[in-house]
Amino acid sequence: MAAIAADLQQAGLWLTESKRVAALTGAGISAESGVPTFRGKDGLWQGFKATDLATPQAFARDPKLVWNFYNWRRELLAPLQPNPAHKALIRLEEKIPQFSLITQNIDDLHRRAGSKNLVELHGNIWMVRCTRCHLVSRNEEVPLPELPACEECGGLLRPHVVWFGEQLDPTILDKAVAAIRSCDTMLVIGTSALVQPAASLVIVAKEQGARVVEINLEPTPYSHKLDLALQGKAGVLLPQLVERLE
Ligand code: BV8
Ligand code: ZN
Repeated sequence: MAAIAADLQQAGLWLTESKRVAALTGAGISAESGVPTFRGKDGLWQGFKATDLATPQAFARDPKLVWNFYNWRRELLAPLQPNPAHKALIRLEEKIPQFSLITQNIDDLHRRAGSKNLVELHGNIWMVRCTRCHLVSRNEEVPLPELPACEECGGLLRPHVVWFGEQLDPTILDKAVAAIRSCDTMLVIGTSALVQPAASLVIVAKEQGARVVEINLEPTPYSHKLDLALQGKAGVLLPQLVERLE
């Protein structure tokens, strides 16, 4: 326990000295809200892997199946609340002169927690996009019809998220890279750091001289390259870390 206290102390010091902080979050920050992660035991859905369903090919082949997958996630997510980890990042945003939150998650929990300077790299499960007229709108209907139609043109709607094999919105990615390029300290919270290009943001931070602190239940492929790896639950460690700035 002493080691983690010393690590929290050190991380708190770096944050106190930082003018610019960037946080990158993954599914692990929402795990304590009850959201299944991708690679954990609960990473499966009816025997399918998310990586098999969250693709343009799967949607072209069987849009009903892909919409069943997203409707299942929308129904599951609708009642869930931000947890102490999401809330600790709100306090961090208030304390740090320049704080950017970059999330890989599409669960909307950072937005619902009140995060302001938020970059959603992979989109948002409550946003839909028409495959014909490309109109993007927020839609919180639960569940959506099996093949939801655009109100404007009747075209088939799809989730406004980035699927595997699709490029991220360049404007969004540029905003994330700019925040990472200029930060003094980067926090990497609850991500297995396997999905690109999000995972490479950690290398960008290290290459520009930022201190990088990881918060995760277990080591990741990047842990050994970072300045500190705090092992434990984000909902426990993040509030303790932010307390050191109070
Ligand atoms: C692109 C939206 C380029 C959809 C998502 C090499 C080989 C094969 C493929 C590739 C490759 N390099 C790149 C690719 C392609 C692919 C990719 O990275 N594949 C991976 C699987 C290898 N990348 C892409 O396709 C990207 N696009 O590269 O385009 C391109 C170029 C030209 C032309 C065309 C294309 C697009 C990627 C975006 C995919 N969309 N989400 C949806 O959600 O439905 S990704 C999705 O999975 C999430 O958004 C997230 O990013 C990722 C899951 O990762 P994590 O968030 O890290 O979650 P995970 O479960 O893995 O880990 C949870 C962690 O939390 C664990 O470490 C655990 O220990 C920890 N944890 C758990 N509980 C807690 C905790 N930590 C703290 N506290 C706790 N309580
Ligand atoms: Zn339309």
